[in-house]
Amino acid sequence: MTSLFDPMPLGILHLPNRVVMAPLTRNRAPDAIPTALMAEYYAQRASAGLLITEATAISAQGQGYADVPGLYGVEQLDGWKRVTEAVHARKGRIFVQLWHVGRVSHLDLQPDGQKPVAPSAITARTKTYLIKNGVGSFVPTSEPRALLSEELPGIVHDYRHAARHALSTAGFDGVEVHGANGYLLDQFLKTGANRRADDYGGSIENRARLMLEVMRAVVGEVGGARTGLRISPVTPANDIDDENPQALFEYLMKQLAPMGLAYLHVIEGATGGPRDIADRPFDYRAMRETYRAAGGKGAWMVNNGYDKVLAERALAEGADLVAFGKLFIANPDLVQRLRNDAPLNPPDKATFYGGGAHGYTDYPALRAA
Ligand code: 8OZ
Repeated sequence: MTSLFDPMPLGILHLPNRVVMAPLTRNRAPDAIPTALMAEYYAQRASAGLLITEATAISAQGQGYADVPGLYGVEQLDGWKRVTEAVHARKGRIFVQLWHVGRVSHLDLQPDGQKPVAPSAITARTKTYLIKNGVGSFVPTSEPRALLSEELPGIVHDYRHAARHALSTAGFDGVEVHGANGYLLDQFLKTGANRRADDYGGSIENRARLMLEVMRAVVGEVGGARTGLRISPVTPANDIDDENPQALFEYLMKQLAPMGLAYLHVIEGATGGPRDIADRPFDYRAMRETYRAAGGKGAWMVNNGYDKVLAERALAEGADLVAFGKLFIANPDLVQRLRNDAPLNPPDKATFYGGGAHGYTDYPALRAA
């Protein structure tokens, strides 16, 4: 039976185990530039089968929170280069998560204080995070404006451009497109946020169009073997919902299958919360079977609230990789701890977002035996 500690090929990479570090927003990149402390944090976790970075903005317009990193400026790319070098020096593998927040943003975070952009001018009933005079606070997101259809090729271009520089300039091993958690691509997908009357709204085919254009562009740039996609079919995160997610995601599976992706990364249930949501049922196995039946190869990565027992059960039931979030915040050597059934450090919520080394790089590893 497959164990979490069995190796597996991933695209052109060889993963020494199936324990993946999930993307985790930590708000420690002032001016959107990755720091030396971030390099240390990721390098500490390099024994993961794969590291996926925190969500990283592909453009200034794609920014939605204070002190999250970007991937569109020279200093940002240089900062990430130091991160990838530190991870590779420890023999790790690292993908960067490509992010456009869409409407989950604030006037204060947008270029020239403009409105955030979205499929439709519907405000998300959610909060974002601002830092003013050194003090962080959660504030309601601003009212967005609907993107013109003429603007969409520019957004696809921004993803393509970010993917190219992620590999060629910043030295990442691959990219994960953030298609989850109520951000731009998820907003286009789902009826709760998309009321468009053009080719990008209405039918499932139309709502999926932007995500598929982005995926084809990114795969065209860096290759399917270096590309993953994260989805969250039923999460309510950031005020998102869809009237028929099963049909929507099965359509997506059939379209994604021929792209030769390295992996699909599926958040099961409510992001960071319950895996089962009473009024949002979803059949994940059926979605995977649709993907495989359509010829979809690559790894099936699962995420949300996994521990070792649940993870090994998921592998026995057909998953290939398991992404751990909060456990990786608190345990830099999570792979070794899971392998040895060693005690786990508990994560400290108070230091998840913002701050410095405390609650970031100061969680202890087990002492070498
Ligand atoms: C927590 C806080 C801010 C952003 C996501 C990128 O949910 C995030 C995020 C999580 O995908």
